[in-house]
Amino acid sequence: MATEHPSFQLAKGINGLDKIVLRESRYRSAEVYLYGGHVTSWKNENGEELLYLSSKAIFKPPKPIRGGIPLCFPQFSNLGTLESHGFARNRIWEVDACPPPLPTNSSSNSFVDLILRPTEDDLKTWPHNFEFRMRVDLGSEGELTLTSRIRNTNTDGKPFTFTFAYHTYFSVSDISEVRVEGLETLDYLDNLKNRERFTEQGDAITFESEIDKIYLSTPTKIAILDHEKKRTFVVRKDGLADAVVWNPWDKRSKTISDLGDEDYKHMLCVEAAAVERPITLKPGEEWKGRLELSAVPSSYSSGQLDPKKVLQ
Ligand code: TA6
Repeated sequence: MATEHPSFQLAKGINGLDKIVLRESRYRSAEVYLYGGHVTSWKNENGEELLYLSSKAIFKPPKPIRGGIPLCFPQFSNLGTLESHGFARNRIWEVDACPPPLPTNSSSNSFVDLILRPTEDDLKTWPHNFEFRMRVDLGSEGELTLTSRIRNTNTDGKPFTFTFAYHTYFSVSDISEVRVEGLETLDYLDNLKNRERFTEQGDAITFESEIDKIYLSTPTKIAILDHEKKRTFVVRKDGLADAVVWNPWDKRSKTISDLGDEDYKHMLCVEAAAVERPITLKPGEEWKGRLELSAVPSSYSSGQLDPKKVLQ
């Protein structure tokens, strides 16, 4: 049974978990599970899925959902004492009935506001009161925008510090045919080499083996070109300086139980993140991090990227 709200539908998803369905036209849609505040689906005007979701994804707390857009908060990866990627991705979020207004230039009618507050148990491992609000908005051109607002609501006068990522899994036709533009010549920390710092060489990034890099101080726009699909994903981000690029390739995939052995060929994580410089908020302060995803035909030339390159 689905419940209609003015801007979304509340329905039951896998294993009876609550999910929000956003619909913009007959086929354009997005789905967000309250479990994790986790976007699991984003479809274009032809009903094609644009996000990778593992066929082995386990929709059962406390295992985070493999694929879609997991939220890494208050800790990215193992950069702290918490469980890897923090706890936001395996908590049950709520619909935020009356969020503070959000300035928006979108005329979208299809959106939902979610909120996460810490449980008593969370406060034992991370002793900070916060409100994490997230709006998921499916725009009239099919673009998907996630706007996170995190507020320090501590009453003990203490600031807190966190790292963050939208751990987006894009669906690609063949990873060997994909290139990423916008990160060339930047410095990165290589997770496969003890986070040593290197500078990216050469042209756009292409893929032929495992990659796990944190690109630092990246531009606000990154393009992922899928030649076979003739599709370009454009990632626009605000408030998130870094960008993580991850593909586990064949060997590591076999060590990840909820990922099919061959699935690495059809996924690529490009994650808008705040990692190198963690965010600190004093009581009453709020941080905002915005991610906008669009999928366009590959003839599109990405303005801010190298203008000489007309994307094919
Ligand atoms: O963002 C890249 C990364 O931190 C990798 O190091 C890899 O482990 C991946 O995330 C997946 O993490 P997960 O905890 O979801 O298995």
